[in-house]
Amino acid sequence: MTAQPVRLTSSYFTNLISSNPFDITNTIKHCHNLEDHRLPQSYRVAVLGATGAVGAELLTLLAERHFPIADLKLLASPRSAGQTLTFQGETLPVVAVDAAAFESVDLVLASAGGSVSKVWAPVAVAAGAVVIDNSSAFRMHPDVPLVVPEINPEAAAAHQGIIANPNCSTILMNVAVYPLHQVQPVRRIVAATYQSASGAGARAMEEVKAQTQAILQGEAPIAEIFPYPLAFNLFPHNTPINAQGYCEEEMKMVNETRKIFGAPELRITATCVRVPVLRAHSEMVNLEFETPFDAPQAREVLGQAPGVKLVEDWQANHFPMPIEASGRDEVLVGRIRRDISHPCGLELWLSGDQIRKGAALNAVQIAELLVAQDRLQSGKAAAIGVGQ
Ligand code: 2RA
Repeated sequence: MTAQPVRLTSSYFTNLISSNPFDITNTIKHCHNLEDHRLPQSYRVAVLGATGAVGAELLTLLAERHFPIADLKLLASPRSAGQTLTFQGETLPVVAVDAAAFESVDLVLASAGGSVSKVWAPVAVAAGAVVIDNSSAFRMHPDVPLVVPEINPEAAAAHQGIIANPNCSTILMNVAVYPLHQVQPVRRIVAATYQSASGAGARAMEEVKAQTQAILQGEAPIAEIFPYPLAFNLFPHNTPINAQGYCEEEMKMVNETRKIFGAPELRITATCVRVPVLRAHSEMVNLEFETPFDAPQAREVLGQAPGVKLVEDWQANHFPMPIEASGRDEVLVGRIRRDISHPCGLELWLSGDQIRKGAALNAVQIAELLVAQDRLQSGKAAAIGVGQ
């Protein structure tokens, strides 16, 4: 598809700033003198994993946020190739990924799983593209920035071709915790997640719907994507467990948070659980600080935090819920209270759209950041040995 090139004028950035849940004004000011700098025009974009739940959301967000696209390629595994998808009213073919697919591409938004990214991200970078990768393949690589734009936008500028999008549960927790951590360093985080089916992809969502129907009709639910029926049930997160008894999802929350916060010693523990919710994850987060952190102060900080929306009606017992977080950009945070078991403890509850802020939105925000930083070019020039 060849879309109408969008000129990156100062009004494009003004719209970007006003529509974004995080303020990149300063970044843009540092990167560009909007009046006299000749800005690049639009970008040749490829979406790898276009047929998945995150792929579909990436397309929605690229259109919704008017990302400046000159050309859009939809890539997928040979199994999914041959389908068509609609983007801005135009029907586009989904083509099988191969090395030639990355020629003449500036930006690859990859969401096709770690094994696919390990193979194709280095190929795309070698072809000259910048890759924003939603898989866990490169997240902990020391030369790959792991970016949540509300938290560490400066890290993105140091990319050498690949930028990793953190795990969904990590992003949602970090957006809520980092503003507090900036006021007073957090010493320990204890989290429990309530993760929806969407975290395992579109087929998992369909599986839960089918299981629900089967059970309501008195039939046995069939579990193929998940190890057990999720409808009317829940189970600890379905990823491999290490020798310490932590599953991969839990260790992602530990290790990725430390990298994003730039706090390698931060004490974190998490218990991740899959719950029969279709879309949007929820989390209980217990925080321990050096000195007491009052709930009203935390509420004030989070009330102004980028990407956060406070949802707290104590009288109505109304706090963040996945059905209200679904389709929203912000992480909903509420039930902020002092931990009665610890003088320096604080607790909060959150819900966030796992497909959106937990995956696709964060990736598109990173792409917007690269545009603002003038770093959406030449992955090849700085190509590193990532993935080799
Ligand atoms: C999940 N880690 O299982 C996934 C989403 N990225 O929910």
